[in-house]
Amino acid sequence: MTNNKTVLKWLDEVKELLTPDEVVWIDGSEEQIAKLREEAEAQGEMIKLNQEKLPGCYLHRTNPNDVARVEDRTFICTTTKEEAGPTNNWCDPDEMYKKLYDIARGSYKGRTMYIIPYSMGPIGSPLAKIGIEVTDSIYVVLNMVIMTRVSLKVLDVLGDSNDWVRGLHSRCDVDPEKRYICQFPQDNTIISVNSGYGGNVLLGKKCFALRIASYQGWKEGWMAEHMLILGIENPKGEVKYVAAAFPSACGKTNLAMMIPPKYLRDKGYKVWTVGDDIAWMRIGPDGRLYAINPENGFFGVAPGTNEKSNYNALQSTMKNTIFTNVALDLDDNTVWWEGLNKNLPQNALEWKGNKWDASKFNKADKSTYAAHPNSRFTAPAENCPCISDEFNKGSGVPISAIIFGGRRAKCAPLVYQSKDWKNGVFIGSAMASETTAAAAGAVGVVRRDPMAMLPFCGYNMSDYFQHWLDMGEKLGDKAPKIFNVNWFRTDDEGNFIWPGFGDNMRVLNWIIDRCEGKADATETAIGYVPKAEDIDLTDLDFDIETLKSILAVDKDVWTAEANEIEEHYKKFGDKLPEELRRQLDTLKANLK
Ligand code: GTP
Ligand code: SPV
Ligand code: MN
Repeated sequence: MTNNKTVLKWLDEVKELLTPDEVVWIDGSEEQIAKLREEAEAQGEMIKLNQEKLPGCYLHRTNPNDVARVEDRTFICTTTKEEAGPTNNWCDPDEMYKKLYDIARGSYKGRTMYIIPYSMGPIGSPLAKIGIEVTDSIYVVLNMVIMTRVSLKVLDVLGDSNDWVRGLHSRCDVDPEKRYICQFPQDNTIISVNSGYGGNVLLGKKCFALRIASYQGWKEGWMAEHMLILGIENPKGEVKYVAAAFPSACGKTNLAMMIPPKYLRDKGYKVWTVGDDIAWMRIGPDGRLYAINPENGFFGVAPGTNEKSNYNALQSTMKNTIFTNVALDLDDNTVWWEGLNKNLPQNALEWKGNKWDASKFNKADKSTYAAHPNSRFTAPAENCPCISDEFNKGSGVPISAIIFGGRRAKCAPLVYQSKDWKNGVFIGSAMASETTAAAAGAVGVVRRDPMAMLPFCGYNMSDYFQHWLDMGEKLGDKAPKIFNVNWFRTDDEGNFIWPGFGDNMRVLNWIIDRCEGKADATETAIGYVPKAEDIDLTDLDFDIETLKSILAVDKDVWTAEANEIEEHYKKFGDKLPEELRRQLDTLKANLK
């Protein structure tokens, strides 16, 4: 397959460690995929769905102890603890290699070792990077084929180079006590054991494209971010691109594929999806920031996805899609999840495969749900009706605005703009959001999640903040403008106030207007907030007083927030960039 000595040497080593019965190279060809699907079906790894309604679609159930990322078992193994920083679990690389090799030794016995050569980003693009993942799971192979560009061509592009990321996955016994997701950024290596769930095992995604790539970006002068990328086309046919960082299950997929309200569609506005989860960004020849989506598919949250909330995502799942941990409707052998429609299936198996009793469904009790709250679909990007023409081009799209956001029932206004890049970095560094089912642990707890990268930054977060500040210096007046949004303000009954979804376009239009110097704003202690009249409410049953209430900056609430940011910053000690401390002091002074 290849004469690359670094590849051959590593493969020999892992083969000797894992002792598979068979070794299979994955070339990504249709014939090979068809054969693997059949094998997965025969082994019970995947259930073939109704091929008339959902051609090429399958359902997979993970072990119930293995349904989300496991942040407490995720490690950054750098030479020193300081390099991993205060927000990551750290372990000495030698110690961790030994522990992981002991767990993985002999674990492919009686099994097949699949070797997956893949590219993150269009094959051959100067912004793309290459990885090789070894796995014993057909589910992983079939997901990687959707999520990345799997091809033997990747090996030609790689040639003799050692610039590729090693990924070793072994399902072992799916023992949660021995589950480890480990990154070795200085060795370009990832090892994941005892899991079979998405983000833990599709090693091109979070492990490579965020944790390892963020480290590479720091060393090489670019950025790997937990961001969607979308293009907004105006009636003149001009397209402006924005990138947005929201924590897991906080609305990236939805915003990336949104459909503008009718009155804007009628005027000629369109939204194009470039990416829904990860952005790699570099300064281009003209000095602007250019982004590519390194992925080739969407690993999206199923619950809540429907015709109305996210038509484009739903369409994307209509063929060649793998569903994980959703319910199986036995009447027509299709899938169902909470929020898909109002017809609770009467003859269905819930996500664990047991008979589901629809009469016991209680919205307040997730244990009565048919689908797991973090159930997902793995869908090819090419299925998406609004996929951008730029998606497969390796040159990237120029970014006009960067948007941070999260789930905050109170506090953060619907939208505001930072005073400048440095202030924007401060806003990103102080971001907080209520936790979701995307990671194991409590849900709904407010935590600081800087730039939505808390679980994904592959090095010291203080160095990461400094890297953001340095990128701003390099970009100068060509830097994207930085904003913050919050779709999740709630009323006293806990209902979302802002309608969200497609109506978020009204906010995006203000953001684009600000980038073009067309919209006014009110300067507040935290940044520039829109004048309520400048958020277009055409055709929306939403009164301007309510809008004013979610644009308001409450001094008491923000003083408490500033104090919490101060607490959050203590973690970083002296390593926190001086500039961010100055920004916090300025915020406090502004609030006086
Ligand atoms: P990851 O794939 O985990 O990184 O998540 P994501 O950021 O892509 O999240 P996604 O778009 O899948 O949204 C997750 C949840 O947020 C879904 O249940 C959505 O229905 C809900 N959601 C998305 N956008 C909005 C919005 O504008 N308003 C409200 N109220 N909910 C939203
Ligand atoms: C996230 O949790 O941010 C995801 C899903 O995008 S996973 O790939 O499982 O990490
Ligand atoms: Mn994500």
